[in-house]
Amino acid sequence: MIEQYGWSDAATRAFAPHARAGHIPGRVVAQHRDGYEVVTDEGALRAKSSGRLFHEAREVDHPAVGDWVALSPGVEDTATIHAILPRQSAFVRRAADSVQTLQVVAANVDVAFVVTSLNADLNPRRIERYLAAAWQSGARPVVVLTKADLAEDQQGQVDAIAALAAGCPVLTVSARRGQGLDALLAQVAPGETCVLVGSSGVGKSTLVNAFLGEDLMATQAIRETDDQGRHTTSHRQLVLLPGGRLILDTPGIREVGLIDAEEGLGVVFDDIERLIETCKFNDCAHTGEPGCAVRGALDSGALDPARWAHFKKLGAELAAIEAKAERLAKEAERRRLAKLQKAYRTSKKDARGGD
Ligand SMILES: Nc1nc2c(ncn2[C@@H]2O[C@H](COP(=O)(O)OP(=O)(O)OP(=O)(O)O)[C@@H](O)[C@H]2O)c(=O)[nH]1
Ligand SMILES: [Mg+2]
Ligand SMILES: [Zn+2]
Repeated sequence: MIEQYGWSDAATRAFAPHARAGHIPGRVVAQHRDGYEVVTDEGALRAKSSGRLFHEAREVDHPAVGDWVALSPGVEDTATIHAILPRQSAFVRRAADSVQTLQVVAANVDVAFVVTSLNADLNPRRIERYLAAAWQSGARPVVVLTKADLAEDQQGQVDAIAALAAGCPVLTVSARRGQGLDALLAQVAPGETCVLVGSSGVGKSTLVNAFLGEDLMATQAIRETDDQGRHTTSHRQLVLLPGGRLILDTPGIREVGLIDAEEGLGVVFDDIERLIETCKFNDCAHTGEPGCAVRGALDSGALDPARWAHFKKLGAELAAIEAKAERLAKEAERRRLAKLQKAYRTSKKDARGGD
């Protein structure tokens, strides 16, 4: 059962100490007000956090949809969650009620679909913010442009987005016409997990229904007046698709909820960042320096080499994205100044009574 939900050999290794404690593994597939829905080899269980987990100070240290957890089954179909396995990736947002609080929207996702619709005005800045949040998650970002059947200038919009989404695929779909769905699924391998993020009303739940071939998710027409959605989806849910892929539908995220590129790294790689702080040298490059805590952890098996490689790769990618964002900001500032100077020169000419 849990193999279907993406359980791997690496997960079995990470779970070993919990197995010794007599706990069973499961994956969180939904979060409700009063607890979690967890899939295990013993079926779906309704689980609550143990007292210790419940009192974790950081919101991000609480179980989230997509997490692999260690459980002890209770009476009937209830269970207690004792621990969360280290996350391979996590899409993080700011809580709606507090900018300081970070929340995990989706854990252990391989692909982050950044969904925006072709019928609304294109907002490049917003797509950039979503992409930054997707990059920091550790998942592969893919831009999805929905409602192609309503597009007026599809190619123009695709080109504009491809320019700012350098390096990540940009796909167009129409759930209404059933176009582009296979190409979208081809981005995710069987056994992998993808998440749909984007503003309310762009058609995320409609896509899940189209993949399933049935209306499992509630959808709702957007308001005619402003093209805005109504926040129809109210909770996050991980769904198994035919073909063995997992898809996570989420409620629309407002732009203010998006975090900057490097902010989320500390959530996923908290353990590695703590490790690095204990290297003997502050500028340790972890390439064989004496007293390197990373090397030590790799040698002892405490740190998974694949996880370390992932952390390094992500750091390099984020640095490249930041450099690009900085360059774009500088160019925009230069254009703004040039425009101001031109306006100033024109106004001086006018004052002199020139042409
Ligand atoms: N014309 C057209 N309409 C679509 C398409 N996909 C979705 N819609 C419509 O867009 C509206 C919003 O779709 P939802 O799937 O509810 O949007 P959502 O992103 O899940 O919204 P939230 O749950 O609020 O975040 C619905 O009326 C859908 O029928 C499409 O490909 N073409
Ligand atoms: Mg929805
Ligand atoms: Zn080091």
